[in-house]
Amino acid sequence: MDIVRKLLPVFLFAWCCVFVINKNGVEASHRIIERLQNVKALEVKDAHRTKFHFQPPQHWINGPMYFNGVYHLFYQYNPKGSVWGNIVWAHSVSKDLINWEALEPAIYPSKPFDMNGCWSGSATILPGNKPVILYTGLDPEKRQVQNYAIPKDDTDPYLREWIKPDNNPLVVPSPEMNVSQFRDPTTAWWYNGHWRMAVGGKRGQRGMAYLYRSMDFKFWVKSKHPLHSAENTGMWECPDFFPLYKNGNKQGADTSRVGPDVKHAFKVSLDETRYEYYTLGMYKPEDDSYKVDPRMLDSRDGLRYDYGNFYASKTFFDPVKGRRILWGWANESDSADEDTEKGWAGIQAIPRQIWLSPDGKQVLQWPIQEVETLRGQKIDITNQLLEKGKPFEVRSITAAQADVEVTFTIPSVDKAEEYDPTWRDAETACAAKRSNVPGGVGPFGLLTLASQNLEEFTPVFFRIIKIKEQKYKVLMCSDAKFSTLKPFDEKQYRPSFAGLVDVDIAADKKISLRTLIDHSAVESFGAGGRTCILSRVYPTLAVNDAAHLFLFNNGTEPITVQTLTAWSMNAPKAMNQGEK
Ligand SMILES: *[C@@H]1O[C@H](CO)[C@@H](O)[C@H](O)[C@H]1NC(C)=O
Ligand SMILES: *[C@@H]1O[C@H](CO)[C@@H](O)[C@H](O)[C@H]1NC(C)=O
Ligand SMILES: *[C@H]1O[C@@H](CO)[C@H](O)[C@@H](O)[C@@H]1NC(C)=O
Repeated sequence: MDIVRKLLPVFLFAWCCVFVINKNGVEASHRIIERLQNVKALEVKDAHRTKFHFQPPQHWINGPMYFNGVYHLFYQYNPKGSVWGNIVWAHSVSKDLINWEALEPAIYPSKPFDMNGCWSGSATILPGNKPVILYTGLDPEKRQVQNYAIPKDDTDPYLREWIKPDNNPLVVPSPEMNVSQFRDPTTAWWYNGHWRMAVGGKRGQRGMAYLYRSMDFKFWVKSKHPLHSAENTGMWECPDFFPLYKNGNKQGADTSRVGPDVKHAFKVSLDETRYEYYTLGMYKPEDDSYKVDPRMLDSRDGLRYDYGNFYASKTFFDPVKGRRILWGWANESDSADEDTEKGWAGIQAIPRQIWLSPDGKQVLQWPIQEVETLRGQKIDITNQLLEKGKPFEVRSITAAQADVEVTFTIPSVDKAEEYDPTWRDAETACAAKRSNVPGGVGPFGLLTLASQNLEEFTPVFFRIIKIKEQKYKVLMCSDAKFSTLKPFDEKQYRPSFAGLVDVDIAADKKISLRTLIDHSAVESFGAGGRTCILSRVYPTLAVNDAAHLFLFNNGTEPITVQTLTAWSMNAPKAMNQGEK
């Protein structure tokens, strides 16, 4: 029944985060850096700060919600330093997902059931248009427990104050669970008299999404079977589970939607790899089974939303525009000391509309249309031939702050290089074949954040690889290696991010690329959002007005830029409204 939809005339939203403390206080990359976690920024350095990606004025952010005509972004925030620690739920609101206003933190440690931490969670709208937040708290024994919070006054359009009723926690870890591996409740969904939520966890090395049911949202019973699990994947953080309409329908579906017209997606953030993976499959609400589609790889071999810096994402259904929006967090690629020095760390990726590809094999993602309101000065280029080794400059826009859409045509794939069996995956292939390794068909693409004489650049490019007779793969790479002249030492993180693009290039003979460039963020969408890569880079020369944008081709096959449109991007009027 559509009761839930009727009762949800609002935007849900959600968000997530990440961190883990164990007894010695540290796990994986959620390192607690004691010496830095309370170091207030003396000043906030502007160099490399993004201008149209959401970013609080200083300090650490990770993870993002939405409600009643107002989009709410809740994010994990350290009010005292630029590394992870002292986490509260900071709160910003917006009417357009572009201009944000900061409010007081919504949730912070104040009760026994969250005295040691208020970690990630999600929002759900209950019948009667009542928003409720589910979040993970750390109790006096540092057990991870699932709590809820409700607005003090739900007629306040901004939902400024949240209260945590005394019947918390709602859910505590069961005896067989590890109490420090039980977190990040999902947005709840409703079917046949029961709410369901999933919570991330781990049993042995098996990653788990525990499933809970409740009739009244207060008493929750753990189901015998998890919603989903997979061997050898470690801790599952920030699970997200939602329906997508079939047949390429871009409309978003309410989280409780079930039926023959939808497929479900299940996403998890793997703490061990610090990447996100999703599967698509069939959800049967009658027995709460989720069956992954045949031939779809699970977890660490599986599909990713983004092949770069992108983690702790959540989706939410925006009923006003009838779409599902995916929002992820991008960490910095520099060091904790550099973050403390610059006074800030972490940005939100551009919110992305997400839908199922017509062939049902993957999701497609595209920057929400509101981003286009920031487009300013524009340049068009058509039918520009790109010959090997002759970069072509795209002038007259602000190259450090831009939106670029380009379509390349490929006359023939005959000269494509052969596949090398020593490549383990797309990333090793791109590390072996960087933009400076000449090829057959490609590498071709954009040189973003480039210095005038190309001492520095971050290339985003394609390379066509021949797998066997008549069979080709398209590699998409975003390589940070040449992004900065800062001396390279092994500790630095300058990855050659990469993914495959699932297109029939021999038949299509063209491929598109959109890249949003924002000082230290290069966020790219290959082939209409089939493959996405967000990368963080810190040039020394190619900053502000000294940044340039080029097109390039280092393959023998000439490539034509069929069309390119690039815009200078304006900063939102109200920006950096994070923190209050
Ligand atoms: C529980 O998980 C923590 C954090 O991953 C780990 O350090 C600890 O050894 C685990 N405890 C048990 C009893 O397995
Ligand atoms: C193209 O290849 C040449 C020769 O290896 C190299 O000098 C140049 O830097 C390459 N261009 C890019 C963008 O990597
Ligand atoms: C972002 O930072 C880099 C460099 O420190 C790490 O290697 C990544 O694991 C980290 N990513 C996440 C999601 O935390």
